[in-house]
Amino acid sequence: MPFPFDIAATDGRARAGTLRTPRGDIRTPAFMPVGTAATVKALTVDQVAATGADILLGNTYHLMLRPGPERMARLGGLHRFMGWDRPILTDSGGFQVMSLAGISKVKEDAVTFSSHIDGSKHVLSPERSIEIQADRIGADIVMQLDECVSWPAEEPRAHAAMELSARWGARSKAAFGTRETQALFGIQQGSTYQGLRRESSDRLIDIGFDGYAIGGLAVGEGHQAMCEVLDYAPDMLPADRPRYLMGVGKPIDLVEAVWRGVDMFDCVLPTRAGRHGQAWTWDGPINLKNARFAEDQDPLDPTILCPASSAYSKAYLHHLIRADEILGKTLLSWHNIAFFQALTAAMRDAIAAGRFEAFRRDFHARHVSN
Ligand code: PRF
Repeated sequence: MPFPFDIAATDGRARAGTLRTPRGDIRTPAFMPVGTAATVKALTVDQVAATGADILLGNTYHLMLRPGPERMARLGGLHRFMGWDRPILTDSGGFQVMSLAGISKVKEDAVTFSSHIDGSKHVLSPERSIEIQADRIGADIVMQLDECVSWPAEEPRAHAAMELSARWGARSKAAFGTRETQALFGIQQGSTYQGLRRESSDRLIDIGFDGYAIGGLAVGEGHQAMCEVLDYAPDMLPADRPRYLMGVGKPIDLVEAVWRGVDMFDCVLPTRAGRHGQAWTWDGPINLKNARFAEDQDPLDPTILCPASSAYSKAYLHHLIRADEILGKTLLSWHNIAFFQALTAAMRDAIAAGRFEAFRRDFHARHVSN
């Protein structure tokens, strides 16, 4: 039995719903903070929970290298290890191998790569990725292993990667079997080619997954080209299952993707930007290093309940970032996660009220990207 996914409201192509898991409900549209190495960088799990996040993302690639899958299992799995008892989704590892590992080689059976930490050699097959995610880490939502091509990609190259991903999807499903308390998501590939996205979706639907991700975007094509793919890609996936856009994105990307029917997101942006002094607001991003904040006594956003957003002045945050104090990174990461949760909550409310078009217009009018 897959996790129930109740779509409470739709507004155009946008959907607001709840994905029900044994570890708790995930309200969609949902933003998943990234907890790559068993930590959302610079934050405690209590701080993350206080932002309203329902689910975290973990990475098979990092956790298999350190602390290692078998040690993770002996320690009771990732939830107990990091002290987070709500849902966790893990990425399958292939994408991180491409972006982080040393020399890597993709073959039909598996991907072979050398660790970015110590150069040691590792093999990751679809079956091993499922075993690590489902049985060692204990993820609630498990992703199939896939191959994501960088952008731009010639069509034959994108076609081959899409077909390999589909075969790996079938092997992932066979290895996962059917489970009561965990879900498996397939990943659509096909770069910016509509025909390939269609073929990918058809093959994934044939295999049958509990949810469907859109992979292979936000890899350099830019906002406009990504939106053009999202004009058709989400509609190719089953309307009654969650749709997850992997590794996306900026607030404006989230608004445009929800407008086109996407339900779930993850991105390092709020935490990474926070560590570099950048705060996201309804008016766009600002950098607290900037001298114009040196005597600004207002908080980042008094309407967001998170202390980092409402209980500290921009002048204080400016000082912490200028002085390279650890607390500055913590507070800005915390605020940014809280802002992304406020954004998804506002989208859920707008969809439920049937005013998502006005929400999107107002968001664009206010939001200055720089
Ligand atoms: N596949 C997987 N993880 C991912 C991606 C993908 O295509 C992306 C692309 N933006 C981010 N993370 N498995």
